Amino acid sequence: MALELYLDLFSQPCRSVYIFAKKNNIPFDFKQISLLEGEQYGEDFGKINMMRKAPAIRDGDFTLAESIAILIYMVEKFHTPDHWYPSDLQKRARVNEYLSWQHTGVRTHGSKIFWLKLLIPKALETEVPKEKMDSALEDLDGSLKLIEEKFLQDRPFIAGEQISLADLVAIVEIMQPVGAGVDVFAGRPKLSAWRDRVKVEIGKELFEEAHERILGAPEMVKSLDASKLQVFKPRILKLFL
Ligand SMILES: N[C@@H](CCC(=O)N[C@@H](CS)C(=O)NCC(=O)O)C(=O)O
Repeated sequence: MALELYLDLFSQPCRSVYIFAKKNNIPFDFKQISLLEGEQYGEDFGKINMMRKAPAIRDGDFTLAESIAILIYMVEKFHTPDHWYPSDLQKRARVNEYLSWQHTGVRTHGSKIFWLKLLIPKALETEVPKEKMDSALEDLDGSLKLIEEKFLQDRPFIAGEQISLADLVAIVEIMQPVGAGVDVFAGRPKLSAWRDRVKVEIGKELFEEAHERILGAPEMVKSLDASKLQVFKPRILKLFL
């Protein structure tokens, strides 16, 4: 039985898992979980991931959540090329360093922009106060500076000369605010050049296919039935406002 990947390409960690599996010719069945439709709260998905988050996978009787754990599972099970998760002690440590930092270091800020710009105005039928948006943009700016100055420095990729899981996980997160209409690459030649290298390594076609859904988000959200987002309202109020 092929690996089952439960994904919604709207989601950053789902895109990293998808791109990695496709790029490495890992056979899988794509199981669509429509997060904005609330499918993660259904009974069937609860059996795959009781935390109700995508991505998740099933491999026979074995289920696994958390994108980083899933990526490493695929690296180990399918013996993917070494550069993705280098066996060299210090290169791997460099990848682990980024993977450990990124959850709160950049993911939180990029996601917040996406919610503030697109989903919250739709769900609450009101614009988000400017100070909220400015403060979120400032946090994201700080994270992007760290990616350039600490994680990349003068290297082509985070772990050195070749692309690794760290770059893959980074690009999908950085593309989330882009999907909300914020051009995070403007005025950042170093980050833009890195993005271009990552795109070439992933393959332009695969990169674009994986990001098609998120880059179409503004149009998609316009036509979305706002009542579908009501399930997220308590969390929106607690987390963002
Ligand atoms: N740390 C998790 C994050 C998973 C996560 O937050 N997924 C979001 C989409 S990006 C989700 O499924 N949200 C649905 C919900 O919270 O209802 C990972 O890396 O896989």
